[in-house]
Amino acid sequence: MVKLTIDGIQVEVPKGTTILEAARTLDIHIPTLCHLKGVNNSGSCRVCVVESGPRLVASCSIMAEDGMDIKTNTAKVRESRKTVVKLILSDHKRECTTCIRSENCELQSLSSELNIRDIEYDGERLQLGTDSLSPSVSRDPEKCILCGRCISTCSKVQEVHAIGFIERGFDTTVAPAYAKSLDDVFCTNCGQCITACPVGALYEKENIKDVWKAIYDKEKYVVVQTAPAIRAALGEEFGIPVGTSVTGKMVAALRRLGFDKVFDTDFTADLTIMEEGTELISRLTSGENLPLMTSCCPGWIKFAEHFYPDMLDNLSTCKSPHEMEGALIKSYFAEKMAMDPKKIVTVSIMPCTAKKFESARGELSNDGLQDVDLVLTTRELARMIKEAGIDFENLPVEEFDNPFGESTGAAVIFGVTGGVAEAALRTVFEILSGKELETVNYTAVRGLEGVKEAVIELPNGMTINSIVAHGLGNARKALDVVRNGEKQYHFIEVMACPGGCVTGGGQPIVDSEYRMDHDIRLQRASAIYAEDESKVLRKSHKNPYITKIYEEFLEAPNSEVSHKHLHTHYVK
Ligand code: HC1
Ligand code: SF4
Ligand code: SF4
Repeated sequence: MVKLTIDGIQVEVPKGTTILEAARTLDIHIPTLCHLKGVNNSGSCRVCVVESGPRLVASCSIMAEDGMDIKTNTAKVRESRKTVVKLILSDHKRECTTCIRSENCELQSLSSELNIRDIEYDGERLQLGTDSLSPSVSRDPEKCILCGRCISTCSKVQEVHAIGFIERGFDTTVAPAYAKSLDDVFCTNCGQCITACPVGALYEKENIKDVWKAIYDKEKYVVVQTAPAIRAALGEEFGIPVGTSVTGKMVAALRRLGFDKVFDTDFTADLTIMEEGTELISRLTSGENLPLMTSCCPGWIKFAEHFYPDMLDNLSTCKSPHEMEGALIKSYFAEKMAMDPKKIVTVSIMPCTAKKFESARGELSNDGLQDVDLVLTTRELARMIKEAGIDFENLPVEEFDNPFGESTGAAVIFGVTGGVAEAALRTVFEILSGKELETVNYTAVRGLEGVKEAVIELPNGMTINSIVAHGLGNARKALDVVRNGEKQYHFIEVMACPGGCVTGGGQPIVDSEYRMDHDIRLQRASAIYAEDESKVLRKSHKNPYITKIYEEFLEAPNSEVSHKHLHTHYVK
């Protein structure tokens, strides 16, 4: 332990605690900007300076030491912080009223907190165009404040290294090498850089106008579906605490926006388990293309295409659940409604920016029609709800439409790391053993450890070795073990985003100060697990609408009809 004084108060903290963290134990607030807990602690922006004896030090990166006498609120400290923020603002495209991050911008709130009213250093600004070629992530370098939070996320957490600092001095900017577009480099479209960015320099490619246009087009029948993770986070955009599930209100809001049907991606998550579970069983039997790797995360698929092309045959041939649902809406549902599928517009609300890229892929179409036409992030949906003047908090609770509205607890946990593996194991165990599973919760694949292993012993003596990785840096670790033949696995789940889709790149952006004391991955996951526990049915093969769709249309898992609509193949 070390003992120090902060603003005249004695405090004792464990060795290795930063001055910033020590101050927080005393409820002393020190502003930060480049700091992002667990990701970026370079101390480069110098907003968090405090006085330590005669020196000003960056409290986010300097460790507390015995005998330190820290002052966080002197004239010198305040002036220094103000100067730093004014210099940043002097080279910042200040269009706060129209900025996508207005009211959720750490620079805007910092400037207000520090009572900045004039910027005496106003002068030349770096003039750089926006990069909006990527189908998922757009960049506006004129709003970038060079904090490096996105770079650390992309290089240290995701280990993709798609972006970095380029040029020198006044010309320094954050971009892919040689100032290429994000669309021209190995970016996986995961959008984790967006949720790390404190300002409006990185944001999703917006598709809101396209969705409004479809809704108002009388010739179109617009069907929406929502991913498992949306319900666990959408409320945050309306001031509802992190970790609150808002499923029924979300459905009500979508109806009021004018969608013709409101379906749940959870239904096809159950269907994915039937298809992928059957695929796993047949690979276990034949011994071919093992381990089976999940294929529902488009960020992960693109990562595998770039960095592990030799392992693409290990991917499940299942389309991701929302793509399956899109395909079924334009076939099974269109047939039921006696409707021309060309008139149907399928919209997916996803916690994910990579889903925008995915929906345009040629591999995810049927008879010349894309399975999913438009993808909106959770944030874009919230903007539409606000734009429409809907009072979200006071909405009634409504139910999804059928035939794609019923789901089991196994489907909802897809939204969190380990969920796909857990859902698959619940079903595969029962099918292979012919026995009722007593303990439904597979805790070995839950939680935030980067790479999780679970060995499932079946009553017939068979064993399934599974591994779960979340965050692409962890995926690299898991895949290298497999590639080098160090260990044999049967099943691998990978989700590109740390924590899984609950903390996807399209989810509400939570500021760095809140994230110092709360792990939003765990908070949102708890909403997902609570929803699973609350369901009567918690195993995908028990969903009666799944049985029905096989009887009426798909015949059997992995049948020819299933393959036509629900499966695809990614090639090198
Ligand atoms: Fe996901 Fe999935 S769980 S990929 O993480 O398999 O986006 O939520 O919709 O499709 O179901 C995302 C979430 C989502 C798909 C499902
Ligand atoms: Fe890196 Fe993901 Fe951002 Fe692409 S979207 S630059 S891979 S963090
Ligand atoms: Fe998208 Fe989920 Fe994959 Fe993240 S983990 S890229 S949110 S599908």
